[in-house]
Amino acid sequence: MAHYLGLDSSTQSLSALVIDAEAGQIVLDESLNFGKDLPEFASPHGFLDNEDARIKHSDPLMWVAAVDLLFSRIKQKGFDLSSVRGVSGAGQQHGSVYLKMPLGETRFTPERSLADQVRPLLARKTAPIWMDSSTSAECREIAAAVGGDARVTAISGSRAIERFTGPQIRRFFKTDPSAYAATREIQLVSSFIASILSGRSAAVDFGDGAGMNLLDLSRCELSPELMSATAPELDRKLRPAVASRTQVGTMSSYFVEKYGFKEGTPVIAFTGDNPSSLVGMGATAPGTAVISLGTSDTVFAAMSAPRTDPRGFGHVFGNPAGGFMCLICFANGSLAREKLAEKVGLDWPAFERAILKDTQPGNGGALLLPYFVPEMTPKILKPELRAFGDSEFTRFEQPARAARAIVEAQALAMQRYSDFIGEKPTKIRATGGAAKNRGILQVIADVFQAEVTTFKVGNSSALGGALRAAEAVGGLGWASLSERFCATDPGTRVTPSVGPGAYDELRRRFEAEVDALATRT
Ligand code: XUL
Repeated sequence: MAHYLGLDSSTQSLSALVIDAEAGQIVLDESLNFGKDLPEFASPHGFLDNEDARIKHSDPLMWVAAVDLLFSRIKQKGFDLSSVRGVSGAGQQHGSVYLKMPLGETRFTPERSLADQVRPLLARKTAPIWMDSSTSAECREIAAAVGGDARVTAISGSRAIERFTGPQIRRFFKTDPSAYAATREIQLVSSFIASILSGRSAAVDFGDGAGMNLLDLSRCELSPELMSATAPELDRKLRPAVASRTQVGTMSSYFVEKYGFKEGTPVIAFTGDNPSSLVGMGATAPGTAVISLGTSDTVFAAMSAPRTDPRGFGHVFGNPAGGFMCLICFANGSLAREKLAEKVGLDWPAFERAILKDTQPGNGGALLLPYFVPEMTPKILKPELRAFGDSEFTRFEQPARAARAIVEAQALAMQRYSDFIGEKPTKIRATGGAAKNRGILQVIADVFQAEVTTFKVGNSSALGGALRAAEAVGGLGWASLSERFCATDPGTRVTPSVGPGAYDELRRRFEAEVDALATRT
């Protein structure tokens, strides 16, 4: 059996997916939710409460405990993990873990939980995650040190960005210099999980590594210029990045003895959840755009040549299948949709009906700025939910119009801020929890004037991990893997229901209002 395991450690959950690469089948699909399944970490949405809305950290031990819990459930279900020939996976991007001692210097014993054994290795109790926006000063300092944002962008593919790892590392160095000095190794969420699995310090790949503001994309090496602008001795705390298909270790004796993995099972470098989804969505070649509707909404696509965003919101990352990809991320994705639905009292089926049946494209001119949490695209540090239109709408007395309005605003933002890619997508593949909602897909099709399809496999990031393991370990080619696992579901095909000009007026107003809000905050 050609079984390959993909893991996805995302903001709110950990998922495992095993494929039988030869049969073209998914043989295991298991997930746990941090908030529900690990309540002792007090993180209902995957991160810790903080009175400063800009600060978003998670407990890295929650991610570690989740690995133990998920594998024990898989074992309990009777799935034989010794059939797995290779493992890879992904993590939420940009988050960083600070270790006093690189993994590998202690051997984990199956007698005790992993979290208990990792606890003494942490140089910092919490890990800043991608939702953190507290590092504006550090971004300015890094940019100034190298001669401006254009220089940071030219080297790393993105200007200095609050949630990116470099500015986060700088803030840690400034606020807790002694803990920074005691840090011997800094890992991304992705490489941290790969390190936990292999029991040794695993390297970051080019896909996730590009989200640090520290990688020189032209050479795929850490940039000495950006490292010294960020914090002292950083070159000693970061391992060199590697190509995504590099083997970084084998499953450690902890997983062999406790969960039955075969000794020597290769672990392939983990990557970011978005680069992994690019693979899982079969979109590693240019021409197809992917919209991922998760905790964050992201738009991404493979690129034939790296092209940076003149507005400064888009990013260039390594494409795990080779070459580059672009990405634009919006913090107000599913959490914002959920908060709005709660505010106006709609459940998920009613939210879908509201868009498909009860309202019309353009929403009679009603407009919403959907900012519940600080936004990075565009930069809105003081979130505000603002409604424009007739008084019933602005008082949130029309739940159906409110539902359509948030989705229209999100789609208009996605379209506007992804225009630097240069090619208008005619085909979009949608993934993530909210891609099940046909109302949302219809609005995306209408705003982008493109055909939208989804996949049968919900978790494209975990699937991407399994496919990457199959490619790197099993030598199976991308084309045959994509053909077997990444076919779109024809039943989900949604085409535009309005003509090209239908959103012109709303787009103009949205752009004016969002620019005014972004300038003010
Ligand atoms: C991408 C980003 C988010 C996280 C979410 O730049 O910050 O999409 O990867 O998991």
